[in-house]
Amino acid sequence: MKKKAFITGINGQDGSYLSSYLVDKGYKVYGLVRRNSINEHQTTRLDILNNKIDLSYGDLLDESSLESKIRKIKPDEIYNLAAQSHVKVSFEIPQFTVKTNAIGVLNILEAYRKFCPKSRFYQASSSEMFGVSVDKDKFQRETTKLAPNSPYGCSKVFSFYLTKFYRRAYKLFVCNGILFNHESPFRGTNFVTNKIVKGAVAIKLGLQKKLELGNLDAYRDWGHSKDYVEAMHKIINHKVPDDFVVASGKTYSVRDFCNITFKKLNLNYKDYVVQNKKYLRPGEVPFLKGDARRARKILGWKPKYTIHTLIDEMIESWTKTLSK
Ligand code: NAP
Ligand code: G4F
Repeated sequence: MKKKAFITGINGQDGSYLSSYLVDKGYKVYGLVRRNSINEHQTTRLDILNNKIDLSYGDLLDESSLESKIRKIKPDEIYNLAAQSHVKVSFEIPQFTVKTNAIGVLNILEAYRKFCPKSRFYQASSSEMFGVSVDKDKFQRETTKLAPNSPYGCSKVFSFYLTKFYRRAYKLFVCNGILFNHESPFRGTNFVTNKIVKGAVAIKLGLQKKLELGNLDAYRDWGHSKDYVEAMHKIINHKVPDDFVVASGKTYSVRDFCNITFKKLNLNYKDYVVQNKKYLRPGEVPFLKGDARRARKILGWKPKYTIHTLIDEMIESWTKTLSK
């Protein structure tokens, strides 16, 4: 019998890579999508999977849709990837962010506990939970104190502890992946990496003159979504439920990312990048660098991409799209 996976946020960046990964592994994949007024926009990232996955409408804030799906599908694995995932946007719509990312997680955990407790559950936790906290050796790891600095970060801390609580109290197989930033050509263009790559390629092709950004001095630990969804699958299939940091272990500033990207296109970022205060945040996470030694050692996880191969792939994708 094929294993069944149920993915919320299936049409997001990670949901689409995870679906491909699981379909290739022989899973039957089911997904929850929110209704969009332009039907075609709902599944653009899933186009290559055509009829290989089973999608239905729902929302983390609509308990009945979660319950009916979990009862009907009886999945072996539940991946809760749905979230209002944009940190800057979370300052503008804090209530929606917290409802979705915190209460929404409670809704799906309850549906799972009541109707399919033999299943396994993965919660998409985030390095944004560390906020302004970093260990003395300049890394963040599973034991690092959490000090979130945004409504998004706070909502993810709530769902992180809620997930741990369901494991402890109800003895359920639930786990958290504490994933550091991961990107791809499928990343939304309002996240900094894809905004930089798209802008740099547009400038190279003569389609744009300047690129407006916010804080250039924040540091992030960037990996590729393809590598990180593999870690999600390893975490949920580990022999015991546990929480793992997933990261590259290297950190670069936004300025470094600009420099590398523009250089690859034979341009100097200083000639094109300008700062616009509207992209600054009321609370910033200044520095992220993850220590993923436990995931590497215990799960045997090893990323294939480097920041260079990630940027090369993103440049190639935007060059194809913008040259049409
Ligand atoms: P993404 O591309 O923004 O995808 C988020 C998905 O959640 C979309 O499919 C979105 O649907 C869906 N969604 C939003 N609100 C919902 C609701 N109320 N009910 C049901 N679905 C809802 O994010 P991602 O980069 O794939 O990230 C996946 C998960 O990992 C998120 O939980 C994110 O917070 C977390 N995470 C991401 C990173 C990263 O660097 N990418 C790092 C750590 C953790 P619509 O398309 O309809 O909006
Ligand atoms: O690309 P970003 O918006 O990602 P951020 O805030 O780190 O959040 C992402 O990673 C988290 C994991 O740590 C996830 F949980 C979360 O869901 C999301 O996927 O911003 C990265 C950095 C920030 O310091 C921001 O201030 O880039 C800086 N930045 C500078 N100019 C900008 C811009 N960010 C955006 N989005 N747009 C700019 O113009």
